[in-house]
Amino acid sequence: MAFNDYDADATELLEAYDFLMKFIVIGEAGTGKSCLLHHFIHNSFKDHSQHTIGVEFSSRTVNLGEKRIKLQLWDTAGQERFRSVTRSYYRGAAGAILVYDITSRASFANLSRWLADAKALASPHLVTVLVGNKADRDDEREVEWAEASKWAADNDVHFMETSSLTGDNVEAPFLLVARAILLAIESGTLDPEKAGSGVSYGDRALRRVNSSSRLSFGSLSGRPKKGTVRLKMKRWIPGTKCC
Ligand SMILES: Nc1nc2c(ncn2[C@@H]2O[C@H](COP(=O)(O)OP(=O)(O)OP(=O)(O)O)[C@@H](O)[C@H]2O)c(=O)[nH]1
Ligand SMILES: [Mg+2]
Repeated sequence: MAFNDYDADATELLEAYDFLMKFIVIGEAGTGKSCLLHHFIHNSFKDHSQHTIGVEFSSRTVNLGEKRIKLQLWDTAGQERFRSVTRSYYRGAAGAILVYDITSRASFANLSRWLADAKALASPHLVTVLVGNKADRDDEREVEWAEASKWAADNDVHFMETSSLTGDNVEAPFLLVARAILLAIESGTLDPEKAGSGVSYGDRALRRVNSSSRLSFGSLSGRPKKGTVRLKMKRWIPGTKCC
């Protein structure tokens, strides 16, 4: 086997994942969405961040228990003039990171509108986390933790505060949403094979199905064997059109 073949195999293993999940990052302009994403992906603060024009795409693969999850991340512009463009990227999202700035009451005041748009356009099983960013500027705080926490509870979304500057909690919102989606798959509430679910199986899951027809998601919840999901494979007869 040539050296390059080993290299290709290693890359393939690194790239392999069980699920691909579509996430959107939304909220008012200047709340720190791009900086939050940048820290999550590059583990550093993004200096001199400019307003996002339309939408920017990035991705990161994370491990949750035994599962490798590839997160497809869509960073949307908060400026009103891009609203119609950015909304078109909400379609079929499985997760939403809804960001406000703890030092800006105005960015908190519009949350209902952002959430309503996401709920209307994304997956029916959308999992949302409300993120109060810029927690490092506590002395300039305009939105109390308790008030935001109540808003989140009233609107049935998760909540946490972060700082893209210090890196505090920057991974947590993404992992929390991915974990909730994985648990929804495990419990059978969310079917990755359904169009618009915002989730699809990766190579790794399919490969596992090829060696055994049962795919277990039990490890994440710590309940061995429970929640085993059967993957539906379409039958293909040679000589006919596939799928
Ligand atoms: N102190 C502090 N400043 C931050 C933090 N996150 C972002 N900023 C600053 O806030 C400003 C806006 O950050 P962006 O990430 O570009 O904001 P955005 O939400 O992506 O804005 P749009 O792309 O216009 O929607 C920049 O000047 C950042 O340096 C943070 O956690 N703490
Ligand atoms: Mg931005």
